[in-house]
Amino acid sequence: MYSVRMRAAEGGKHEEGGRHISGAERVVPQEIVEKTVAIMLERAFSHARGQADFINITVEKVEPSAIQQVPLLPVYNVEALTVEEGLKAAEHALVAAGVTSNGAKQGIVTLLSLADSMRGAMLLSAVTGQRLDNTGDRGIRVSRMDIEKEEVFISQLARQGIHNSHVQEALVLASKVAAGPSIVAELCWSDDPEYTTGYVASAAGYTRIPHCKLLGSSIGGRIFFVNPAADISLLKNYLQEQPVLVRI
Ligand code: PML
Repeated sequence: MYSVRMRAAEGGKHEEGGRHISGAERVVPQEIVEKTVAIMLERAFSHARGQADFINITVEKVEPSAIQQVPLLPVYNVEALTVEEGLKAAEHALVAAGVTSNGAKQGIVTLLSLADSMRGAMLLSAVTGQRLDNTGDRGIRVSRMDIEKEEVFISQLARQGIHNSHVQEALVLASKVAAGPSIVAELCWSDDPEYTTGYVASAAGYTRIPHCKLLGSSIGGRIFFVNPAADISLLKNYLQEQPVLVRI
């Protein structure tokens, strides 16, 4: 199997201040590496956030025995008609998942205050809402994951009337994250200016929330709320390095 990863930026490399445009993650058999790379390139060149001028694609062999299997999270939908209602629903879902009310509020304010989207996620204490990682504007990028039986997964999403690339990728990522050590919950909304639905996920499920931001906003991000006693380097290693296949 091969881990195939893409990250694209505008205005130079991410490391040199380029603005993050898009990213993608797959773990695929050798026969479809070439096709996967072509799809990622196409996506990097056609993202609504801008015109990428730096694209990094990494292809790396992964031993099948090193791949951890985790369950696909069940999906729930809540209703919200405005951004105010959407953010209230996000707060409720975070509290239901085990984040304190203060931590949930703090997390939402942290995402709302971003000056621009981050490539990766922030780690916040599920008790205080204080930031626990030291990755600054870069954040922690969740890497090396994919779904088993992609076709079946896509038709399941289509049957539920929720199939699009945002849900497909976010659900795989959230399933990996929720199975991580010391993770309490995740909060995310997209940086795609045309996509305003966000979600709260935990080991109990993935709750989709409409109107987490205004249409036209290209600022989004991810927060992982963690147990304050978490071993941060163990967690970072799981999120970035551990190859994971989400079982359907
Ligand atoms: C992203 O694209 O970066 C986040 C996607 C959020 C998807 C929410 C949903 O529709 O389930």
